[in-house]
Amino acid sequence: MALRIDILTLFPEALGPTLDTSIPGRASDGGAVSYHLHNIRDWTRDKHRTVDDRPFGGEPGMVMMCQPLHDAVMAVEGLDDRPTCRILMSPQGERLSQRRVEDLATRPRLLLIAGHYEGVDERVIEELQPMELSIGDYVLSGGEIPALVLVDAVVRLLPGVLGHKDSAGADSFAAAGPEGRRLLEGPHYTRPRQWHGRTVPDVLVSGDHEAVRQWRMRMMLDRTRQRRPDLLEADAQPLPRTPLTATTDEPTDEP
Ligand code: 9D3
Repeated sequence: MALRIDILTLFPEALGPTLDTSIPGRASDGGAVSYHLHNIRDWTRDKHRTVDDRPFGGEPGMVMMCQPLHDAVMAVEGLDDRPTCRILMSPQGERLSQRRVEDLATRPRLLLIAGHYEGVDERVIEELQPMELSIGDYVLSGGEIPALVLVDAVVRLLPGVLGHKDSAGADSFAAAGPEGRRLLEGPHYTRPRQWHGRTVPDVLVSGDHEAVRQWRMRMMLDRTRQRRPDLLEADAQPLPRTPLTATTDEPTDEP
């Protein structure tokens, strides 16, 4: 069964073209995933179709109201029998990692909520208990681009989406070094062997596959040590899986 991804947003029209392009587009053309975009505004009840209001306490900006978002989630969840993993894209969320992406790629159904404005009324977050995910420590104007980032990262891992089986496994962050830690990739070269006085490392043209393998691992380790020593530190923490998932999530092995 294809992964179903529902996205709740105030700007569905902005997401469609990206989802129809490149790997996400190919994934849906090939039947590995289906995308369903929903405008939260469609669940408003007033004639002005209001989705936000001024915050109590007098901070600046606007807050996304509970009712339209809650009704949207309930209605969209009812469009399919399978349980959803509810995800709120939020600057306060867990930082998205390849491990989390791999976890999400195993699920039957994802429901992504892309907020706009200063944030979402805390009570609807408490009620829905979504997993909250951030894509990094910088300020964007909304959760739509983060939702697209998440979709791109997840769907390329689905069976049959990438050309050859190894493409996903060879990535930076997917390559495992000592003790299964993830390493950066090493350098790559193609023809010509000489360019602007720079030559391709001899080992790569030696035909000695074992030497190439060792050299490559060496380069990956050196580069990771130099550029991202944090990746080599004692275990990148294990995934807190069940506590962050929606209550309607599928059953897990854990009690
Ligand atoms: C800096 C104070 N804020 C706004 C003036 C808080 C704030 C609210 C809402 C900051 C950004 C946003 C909109 N961003 C997202 O919804 C978001 C996001 C992000 O900004 N960075 C990284 N990941 C994400 S996931 C969702």
